Amino acid sequence: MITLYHCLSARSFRPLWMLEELGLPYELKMLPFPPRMLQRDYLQINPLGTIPLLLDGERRLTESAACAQYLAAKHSPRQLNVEVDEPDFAAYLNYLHFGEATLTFPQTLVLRYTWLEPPERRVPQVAGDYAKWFLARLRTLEPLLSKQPYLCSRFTAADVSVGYALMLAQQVKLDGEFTPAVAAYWQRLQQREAFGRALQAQQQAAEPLGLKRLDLA
Ligand SMILES: N[C@@H](CCC(=O)N[C@@H](CS)C(=O)NCC(=O)O)C(=O)O
Repeated sequence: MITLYHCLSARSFRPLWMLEELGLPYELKMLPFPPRMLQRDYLQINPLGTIPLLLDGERRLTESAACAQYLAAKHSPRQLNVEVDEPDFAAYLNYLHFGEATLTFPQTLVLRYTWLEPPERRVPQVAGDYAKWFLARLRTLEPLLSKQPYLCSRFTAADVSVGYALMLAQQVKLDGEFTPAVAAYWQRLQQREAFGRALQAQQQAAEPLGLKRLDLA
């Protein structure tokens, strides 16, 4: 049985969404955010203190895009995964990693320096610069998504990776600046049944523990 350690709407949503797309059985372990501070014993199983942590028998992954890639390759060849001999293989890998390295990382600076730090440590200039940085890079998807519904010729783990970056953008209130085809793509992704099931699964697991999403007012 796969075990996923997760915090509400954090990057570990990528493997959670993938597990729902795949219809695999899994155990969801919800943690308070940040676990490094609020659940110290978590450091014993993941010294990084970060989520996700995905355990599959002896196998262990702590990178959300790698979790998505692993699950797709292992459980969904030629469907959620793109194989080496398919024309979209390079695009698939590129967008899978673009979702985390290029689209998610800059937003974590926006989140941190607008909301997570105590008021005296907040830095509007950093938050503003990285919001612009993110939006400029996101705009590069507009021509592709004006022509096709997904990043590759079908829905894949790359859409889950980029989709999570769009979910985070909504949380940090940058979605109002999405270009038209990107906005339509984000709507399309949210309509997927597995996306809805993943949202429901995290909510159901969080409620009994009294865990709530960060309030970014
Ligand atoms: N590149 C990693 C980043 C993992 C990461 O930094 N996760 C955040 C949550 S979105 C975290 O655990 N932050 C808490 C901390 O750094 O203590 C991934 O894609 O999974």
